[in-house]
Amino acid sequence: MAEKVDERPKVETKARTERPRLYKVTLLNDDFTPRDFVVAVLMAVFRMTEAEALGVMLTAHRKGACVVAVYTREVAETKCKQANDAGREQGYPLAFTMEQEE
Ligand code: NFA
Repeated sequence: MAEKVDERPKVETKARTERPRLYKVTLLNDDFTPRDFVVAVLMAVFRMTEAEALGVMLTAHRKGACVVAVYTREVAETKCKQANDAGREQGYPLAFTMEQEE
């Protein structure tokens, strides 16, 4: 006669989904990058509408900096690099920075 096998799991598992850390990307103002170029980069890299990009560009221009968006780390890194590289290719000091959100 077949033995009864205890198929109950021997270890208790607790379902727990950790939220990924989020990173804030900020646009810094400078005196050299043309406004139109900043708007174009915001639209191309950060997928903003022209109105959104204009708003972010003007806020950075007036206040010195403007938060662009919040992403997971890899996405924030990739977008910052693409945007900073686009400026550097044209000889502009355009700068996007990222920092972990508390
Ligand atoms: N201050 C720049 C100008 O007057 C425009 C700019 C805005 C640059 C936001 C960088 C960030 N041409």
